[in-house]
Amino acid sequence: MKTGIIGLPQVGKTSLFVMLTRQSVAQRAHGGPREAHLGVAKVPDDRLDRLATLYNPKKLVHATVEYADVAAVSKEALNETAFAANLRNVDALAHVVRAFEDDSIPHVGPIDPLRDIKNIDFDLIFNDLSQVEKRLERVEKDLKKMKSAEIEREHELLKRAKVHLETERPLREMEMTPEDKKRVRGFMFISEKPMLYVLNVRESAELGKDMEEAVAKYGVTEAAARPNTAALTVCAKVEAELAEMSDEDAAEFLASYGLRESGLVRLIHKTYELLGLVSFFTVGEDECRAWTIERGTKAVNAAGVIHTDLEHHFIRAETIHWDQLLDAGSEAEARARGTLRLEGREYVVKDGDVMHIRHSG
Ligand SMILES: Nc1nc2c(ncn2[C@@H]2O[C@H](COP(=O)(O)OP(=O)(O)O)[C@@H](O)[C@H]2O)c(=O)[nH]1
Ligand SMILES: [Mg+2]
Repeated sequence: MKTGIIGLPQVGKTSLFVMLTRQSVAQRAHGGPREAHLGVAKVPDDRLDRLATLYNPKKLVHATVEYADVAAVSKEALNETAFAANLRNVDALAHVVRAFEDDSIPHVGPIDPLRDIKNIDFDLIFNDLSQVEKRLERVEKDLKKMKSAEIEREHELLKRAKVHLETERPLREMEMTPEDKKRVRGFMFISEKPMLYVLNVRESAELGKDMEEAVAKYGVTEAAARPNTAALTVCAKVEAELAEMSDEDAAEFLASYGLRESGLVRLIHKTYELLGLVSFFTVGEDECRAWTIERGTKAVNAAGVIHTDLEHHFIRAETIHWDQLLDAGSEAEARARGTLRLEGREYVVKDGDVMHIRHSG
């Protein structure tokens, strides 16, 4: 899963990227100004850490997500093929919006998150609109040469997308059937990507409270409630300090601001929610590991995420919810209690399930 970090200049995109991926700025000092920097972030998961205490495994493997620190968004930049390609290649967008006051760091006019959100969304919408128009021309030419049901369906869909975009609404808000989604997948429309607005607020003594109130305070509540859209508040300054601390110190530091979780944890969780992703675990003395799947995935397909052979030779999945296993203290005890059970191919894997795949191969 890959998230593109976008936004205006000097809003905290790179600060956020560094905090998520713990990459030092020196590591990323190469590449041209429009080149996206890629980094991998470990998905923090307290459930996996607790399961690991039962097994003391040689390896503990968290799920990972990729982030791309894309150069600042502008109409000019979007016209560059390489820049647009960086945005097309991601699964979701995190738009970092400046909500912190600091006269020493320039910004386009006064601090106004909703204005910045609308402007960037507008640029993305406009970019998709020109793609749709180009494609429509081509499809209309094709239709003159030859009638085909599939081309006609694409034509209908593109016309609908055009009308939608012309009313300044992003494609992520347009209703599409799974077939429609497949039809437009190849275009990789930017405004179709799930969007997370990340308000970057200033440091304050009551940061916990200020963060809770920020989305409403800046009038972003309505925008964030739209389909495939969400909002989150972080303080990049505080996160940068957290990144340097031990886990214990970080917990204490967070508590002193009235916070429970770091922005990093909240951002990753919110992105999972937005994309409809959940985790399941495999456990053992060799390795305890988290795997990422889409909500609603069947046991047999979840097995395929681990290894295609497991999908092909799937028999059953020994399954237990992580907290029941922790509660029992061992698999033997869980089996005795009947909480460790056998599930078949069609079983829909739940967030937090622990599975052993039984296979014939
Ligand atoms: N006061 C304040 N400054 C910040 C905050 N977040 C980022 N900055 C500063 O804003 C400037 C631009 O940040 P950067 O992450 O490079 O922004 P980018 O251009 O969007 O990548 C840097 O000097 C940061 O230290 C914040 O929450 N508060
Ligand atoms: Mg930057």
